[in-house]
Amino acid sequence: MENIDYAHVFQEIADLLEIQGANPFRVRAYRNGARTIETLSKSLESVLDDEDARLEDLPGIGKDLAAKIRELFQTGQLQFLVELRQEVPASLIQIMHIPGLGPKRARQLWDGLEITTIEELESAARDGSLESLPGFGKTLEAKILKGIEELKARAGRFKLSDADIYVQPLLAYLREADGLDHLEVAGSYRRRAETVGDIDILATAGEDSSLMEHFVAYRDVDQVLAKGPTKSSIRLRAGLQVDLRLVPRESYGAALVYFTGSKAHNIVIRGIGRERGLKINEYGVFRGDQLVSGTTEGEVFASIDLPWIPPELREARGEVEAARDGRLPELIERRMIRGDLQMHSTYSDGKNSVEEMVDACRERGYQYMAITDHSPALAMAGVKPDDFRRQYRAIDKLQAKHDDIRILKSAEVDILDEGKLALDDDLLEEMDVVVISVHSKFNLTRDQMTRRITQAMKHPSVNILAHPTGRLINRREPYPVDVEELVKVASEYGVLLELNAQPDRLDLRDYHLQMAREAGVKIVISTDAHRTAELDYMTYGIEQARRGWLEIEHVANTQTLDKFLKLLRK
Ligand code: DGT
Ligand code: CA
Ligand code: CA
Ligand code: ZN
Repeated sequence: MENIDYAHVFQEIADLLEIQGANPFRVRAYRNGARTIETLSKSLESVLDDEDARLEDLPGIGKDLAAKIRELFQTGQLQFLVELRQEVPASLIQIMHIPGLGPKRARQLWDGLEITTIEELESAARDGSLESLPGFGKTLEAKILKGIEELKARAGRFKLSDADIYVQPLLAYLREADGLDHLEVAGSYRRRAETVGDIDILATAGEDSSLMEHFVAYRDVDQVLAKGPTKSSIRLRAGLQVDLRLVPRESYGAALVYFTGSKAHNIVIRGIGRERGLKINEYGVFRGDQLVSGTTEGEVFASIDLPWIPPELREARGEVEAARDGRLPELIERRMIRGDLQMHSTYSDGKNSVEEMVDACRERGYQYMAITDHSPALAMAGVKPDDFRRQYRAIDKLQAKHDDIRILKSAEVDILDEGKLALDDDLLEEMDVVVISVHSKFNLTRDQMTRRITQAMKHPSVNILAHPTGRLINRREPYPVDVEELVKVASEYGVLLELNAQPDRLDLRDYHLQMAREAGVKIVISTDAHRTAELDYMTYGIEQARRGWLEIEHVANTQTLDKFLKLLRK
């Protein structure tokens, strides 16, 4: 089992306990454990194997969770969860995560109307019987139906970061096969799309290769869906489908272009081929029956006089035209990043101290960083003004010890009603950089929300608008907001827009980044790390930025400290 599988078990326990109405502290213990495990930099099973390491030494893992991890490892299941599932139908978990519901209402639906599945919930919402429950009215009913619709639309898609967790070990395993030549993942995974439907792997190998046998014998296979000499499909235990295609060496480049997609990009490429009397498909580039090229991707693009196009751009958003005119962007790379401008510490809901965050940023070679703990706001671990001042004095002390990194004093300040900020002006003025964001009252109209946010952006102290649309991938739709207007105000008032690199946020989206680029608005790629390991989410930010066509000059935190500070000045 991978770490994430252990984490999912604990999340499921927490969900089921919450529906049961268990003690909130107990629920939180499982959630904290799950989060620790998800962001652990080593495999849990390696800790189990290591005689000197103890599970109990991991933060958030007590005796009880450690025992459960060992049981899962040794027996592949957990008796406690088996029993819990007999008490609470697991399908209520899906119901509980529909916006507007939650554990208490899921319980109410179950007790009051014996609803346990999405289908039952949908029909009860349609025939009005939901309204018989206390607290359930027309508005909630409509919200539930919308939630169900969205749930259906994204069914079965994996967040890219989750896919990585399963794909990376699979690739390492496949590379052990005999007679293997090339092996690469194509499809949306290679384009680094924010979610992936399935995984498409391409390979070339010698005649007597064991690749296909090896593939279907993978330890994590739930079901072999198809097995043939050139194509096999498996479903992993996590539910992710993986297709493996073995292609002839002379077709490898053409197959890579075809299966990397996107479909829309392929259509444009094929169209250009057709204009030149060429047929381009997954087997190669053909003039009549004659194979002209297809061994490498570069050759395939060259056959229609194009340079190689980075996979992240292949979405039919102007990349083919740009390639033809010699104006493909020189996409940003991870090594260009010099600082991280959003992270939390133990002052608010982070798991590491300021000092630990500073050391972790220094290890990553950064020249600057900002500690951005939450302002006091509803239902969140916010920091009081006096504690911010205490933190800033602590930062001064730390700063005196380090001349290799600048620690910027900051906060993630909540945008309240009407665009007011959750901290006073005099405190804002003490900060080196002010980050603002929305964490509450999502149910405004598009106009109201846009006005609320732009009002806050116009405040003279504000520098960065964080996670501008508030979406959580696969969990929460963005709040309604006019991103074009945010970009316009950002440009007028010298506010930077954040690309939040948390893999379930990736906010702004790729096409919004392209929009900001066009408008000359600079982007800050920040991890919003809540523990040191999450600073490595920067990679997901970079990939998303590449999908948004961003180059070094479009990203503020590629600049040296001096230049970055100048960009902050309004
Ligand atoms: P996904 O799996 O939904 O996240 O997205 P993709 O892009 O990986 O799509 P998938 O797995 O259905 O197919 C992989 C690639 O194969 C796709 O990006 C383009 C290519 N492809 C699949 N079907 C067609 C098709 O009907 N026409 C063209 N031109 N290309 C196709
Ligand atoms: Ca795919
Ligand atoms: Ca596929
Ligand atoms: Zn936030």
